[in-house]
Amino acid sequence: MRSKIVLFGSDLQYNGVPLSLLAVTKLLDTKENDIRIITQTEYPNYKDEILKHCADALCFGVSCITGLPIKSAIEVSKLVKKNYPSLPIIWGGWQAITLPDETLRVPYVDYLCIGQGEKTFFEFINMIKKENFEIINTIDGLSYKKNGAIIHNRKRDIEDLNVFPDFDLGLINWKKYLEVTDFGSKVLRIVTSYGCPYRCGFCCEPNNSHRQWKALSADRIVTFLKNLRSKVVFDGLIIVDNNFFISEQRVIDFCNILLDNGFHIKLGQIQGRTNVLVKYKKSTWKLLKKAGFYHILIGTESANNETLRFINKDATIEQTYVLSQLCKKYGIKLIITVIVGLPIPAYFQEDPQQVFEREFKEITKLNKDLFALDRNHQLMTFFYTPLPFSPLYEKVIELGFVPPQSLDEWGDYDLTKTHISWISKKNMVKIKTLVYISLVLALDFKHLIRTLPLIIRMFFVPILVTLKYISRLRLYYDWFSFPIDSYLFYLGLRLFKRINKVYRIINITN
Ligand code: B12
Ligand code: SF4
Repeated sequence: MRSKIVLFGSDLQYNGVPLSLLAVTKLLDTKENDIRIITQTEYPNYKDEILKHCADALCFGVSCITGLPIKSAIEVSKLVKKNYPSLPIIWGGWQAITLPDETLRVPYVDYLCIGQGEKTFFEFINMIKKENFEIINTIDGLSYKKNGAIIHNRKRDIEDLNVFPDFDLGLINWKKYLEVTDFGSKVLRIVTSYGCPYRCGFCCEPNNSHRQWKALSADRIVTFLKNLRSKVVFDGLIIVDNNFFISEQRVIDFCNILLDNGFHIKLGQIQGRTNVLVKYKKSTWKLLKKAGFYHILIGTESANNETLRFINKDATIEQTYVLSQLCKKYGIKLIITVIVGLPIPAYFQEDPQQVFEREFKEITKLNKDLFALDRNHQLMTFFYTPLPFSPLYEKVIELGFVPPQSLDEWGDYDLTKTHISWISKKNMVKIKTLVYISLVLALDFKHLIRTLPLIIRMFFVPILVTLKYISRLRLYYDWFSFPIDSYLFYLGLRLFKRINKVYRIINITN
């Protein structure tokens, strides 16, 4: 009889392909294992579905990232523990990586997978299948409890992704995960690498991958896409890699193989680094355009070189300007992200309001320059949110940041909001207005309104044009207070998503 493995993606706000869960099934033979991947996107009644399948399951696995997704991970794990007390529950993903002790301490989590999950999960499943618990301390990357104590096994070395087979495409209903974006109405997400060779102070990745980067070969990616194409029609891809562009040769090969195989798709929100992309050859830029690259997304983080040095960005603001010119030249949209409130010494040595005003001015200047250069470019602003396990975290604690104290409290730690004392509420309104302005100015509504009836389109278009015009004035005149137009916009967006089932899975970059 096949062993049933039930897996749950806990991020209820995320409607994309459950990449983390699919990845951990790569080494499991689906002839021997009955794998059930449950997400709220595919199963609106996900709790009933989980309970039904857990009745005869071998284990229950949860993928969870820090912040709000913890809430549903807790709720569902408690439910499973209550109904099936002897069923092993294992959590994996970034929450397990960044806060292992806090996560394993609770009674409804039995095991953790810390780090890359393919091999750890495979060995874990074999262990519980054979009830061979003596080998538990040999499974790298696994954590567990023994006589009330928390045990962390050795960290697993990061594996080359090319040694793993692809996951079984029949595990999910791909059509349910198609997203509507500004570059396509049938967009899927894929991932082609693990880790990152950089060392940005605010990010968790350096402590997880220890600056290693392992990537699928271009051949493997396109073979996967060809198989995927036979399963579902898609017109766009979001590649969620931290850094897709690290190897120029891999990118060249990927574009060529994609074109040779007749893929006419757009690729959007593809993340890269300024210092890498500014060195790309002219011929590669042309190839990127030809292969369908629509957006490139760059973490610029700050418009100030001193701040960039403080966070070990290993890139300069001048490089962002060069990159924005290159993107304009080759007709690719550039999205740059910045973080307001990074814990630079000035915030603690000078008047924080003055420091904020300086920082905000630098960011708005960058936004204006970008907009003047190419109206398609977009700046996205985030608040700094201290992430445990990131290199700057200890410093932020020293500076007085009080972290949540329990797993439940971490579930209220909304990473899209600010939790730092050095940015005031008034300043937050300004930042949110800037976020809105940048979004409205850059948003291409073509795909989003195309499937709407003409009469509704006639209603929406003038409103959007007016909002764009007001946003332009706001940016030009530094007018960031009383963002009534932004409230209207977000209200309209919510309504828009509600009126049409398709738009519930709308994905716009912000
Ligand atoms: C795609 C993505 C998103 C998507 C989808 C998120 C999601 N729910 O999956 C969107 C756009 C929604 C998103 C949003 C945000 N994200 Co995000 N995102 C990513 C990104 C780039 C890729 C995730 C992914 O799919 N990876 C591919 C899979 C295959 O890798 P993986 O998840 O690491 O899974 C492996 C292991 O972790 C393990 N594993 C995972 N799950 C499980 C489960 C089991 C049972 C087992 C055994 C093993 C296991 O095995 C897998 C295979 O090796 C990561 C960076 C990264 N490289 O992971 C950031 C990342 C997850 N995001 C992050 C952040 C900060 C955010 C935001 C807060 C950004 C913002 N300011 O708005 C928001 C809000 C998220 C929230 N908390 O609500 C941080 C999370 C830090 C943390 N400690 O949790 C990351 C790590 C980026 C970073 N380096 O800082 N994000
Ligand atoms: S922010 Fe991006 S480039 Fe920097 S360490 Fe994290 S993943 Fe790497």
